[in-house]
Amino acid sequence: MSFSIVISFAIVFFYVIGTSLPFLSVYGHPIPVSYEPRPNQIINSTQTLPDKVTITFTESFESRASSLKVIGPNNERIDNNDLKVLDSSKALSISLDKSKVIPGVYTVNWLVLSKDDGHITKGSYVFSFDGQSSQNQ
Ligand SMILES: [Cu+2]
Repeated sequence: MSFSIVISFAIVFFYVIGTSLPFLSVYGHPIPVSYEPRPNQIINSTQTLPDKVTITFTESFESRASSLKVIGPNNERIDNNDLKVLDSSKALSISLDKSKVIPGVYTVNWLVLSKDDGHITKGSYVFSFDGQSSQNQ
């Protein structure tokens, strides 16, 4: 390869690395490591729906700017809006209003603010409840 081709490759390489860095810079951002209930979990009628949803993150986050919401099959919020920050600000937990629980798909939306750079990390996942509501048990 001629010198100019090597230089061209180097320029393209650094350009690609440079432009993808903002997307790769997840270092320092709290990322979920465990979920309860788990993503895509199907809770059947022989199991009980957990009293709460808990997400644990790789590192601590800014607790005043974090949020967790659980939306039920009727697009209604079915958590008790009692967000708790646990485990030295590394976990979020919210209790569920079991009187609102019906069979169907539940969506969990979470949002946390990085302590390092103030960037927001957010995401959502679903689980489903296949059994009877607690009122009927
Ligand atoms: Cu960041």
